[in-house]
Amino acid sequence: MAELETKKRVFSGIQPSGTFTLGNYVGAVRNWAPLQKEFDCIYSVVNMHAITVRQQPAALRRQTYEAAAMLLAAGINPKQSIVFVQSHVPQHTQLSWVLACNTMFGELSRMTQFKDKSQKHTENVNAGLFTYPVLMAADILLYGAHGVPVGEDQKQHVELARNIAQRFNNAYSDTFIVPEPYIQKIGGRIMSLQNPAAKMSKSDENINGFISMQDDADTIVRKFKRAVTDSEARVYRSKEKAGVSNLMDIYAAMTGKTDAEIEAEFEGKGYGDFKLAVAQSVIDVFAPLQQEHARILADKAELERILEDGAQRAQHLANKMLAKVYKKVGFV
Ligand code: ATP
Ligand code: LTN
Repeated sequence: MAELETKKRVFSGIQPSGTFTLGNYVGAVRNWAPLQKEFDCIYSVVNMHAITVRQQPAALRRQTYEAAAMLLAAGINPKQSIVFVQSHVPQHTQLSWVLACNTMFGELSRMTQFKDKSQKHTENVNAGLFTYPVLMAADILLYGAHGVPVGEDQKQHVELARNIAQRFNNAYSDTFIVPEPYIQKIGGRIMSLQNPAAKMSKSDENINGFISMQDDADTIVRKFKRAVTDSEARVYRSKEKAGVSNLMDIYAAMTGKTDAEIEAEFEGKGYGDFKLAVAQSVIDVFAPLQQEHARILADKAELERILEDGAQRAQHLANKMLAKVYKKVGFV
């Protein structure tokens, strides 16, 4: 126990807004288990964030369990780390209100994810979509997390959480740890296979744009075969070759190979061979994860027990921080 208390803390969250993609895996989830060695880790399935975009209730329910099971399949040990569902810990929304009163309208208006999503869902630009980053700041600050392992697209949100923490600390005395984003050098931003200018996203309408972590081998091969490249038929990294560079990122992330090694391997070969090799490297990594995922989901009672235990442990920590914050702002 003494050892646990001296470890720095890490927090991250993932939305159950669909099935995890290869982008989620490379940019975020696969980095979470290794952090357990060095840090005291807390990982959440952030279902409250997910409803900023309209979700079908039955699908949200199913995806929440699937997401939690995938985190466990990816090696997160619930005995060591805390794994929980965001809506099970009401302190997140309670802190979120206090933080909202310390966040500026102008700051939230500059968030690129808000701009993107409000353009994508013009019929539902709701207040939750706008204040989403405040709830995310609450997730992180509630647990005194030092590190936040995320993909490149979340950097701006973690920076906002830093600003909110500093503003609160200046106004009410030292309370929050100012968190830092942990972003992968390779794979921090995996692009859509159909449009290498856009991020691979689990809510893309074009299912050929993303590889889902539940896609079978045939589907993975088919999607990579269709991936947008260019007409040069030579494998090397370049700004002008966004599609090929993205496939190289994926291959590098799956195999650990360097750019030079990848270029040498496909010297004189066409994109057909390259795409098949990339597909195979993903299949090799996903197959055992899919098996483990199925095994965990088959025992729903055990999964629910793990999530309940996680929620209790999270609530214990969250309560302490919330009490401190309420006291500082002058709530009787
Ligand atoms: P949605 O499509 O519903 O907005 P998303 O696929 O962007 O979802 P999130 O749940 O918002 O996924 O993100 C979970 C984690 O995965 C975050 O840390 C995010 O930065 C990371 N991530 C998401 N997409 C990518 C990507 N294409 N490349 C690298 N990391 C990614
Ligand atoms: N906004 C994140 C999900 C998220 C998160 C968090 C990530 C919600 N709360 C706290 C890290 C820390 C996203 O991936 N869109």
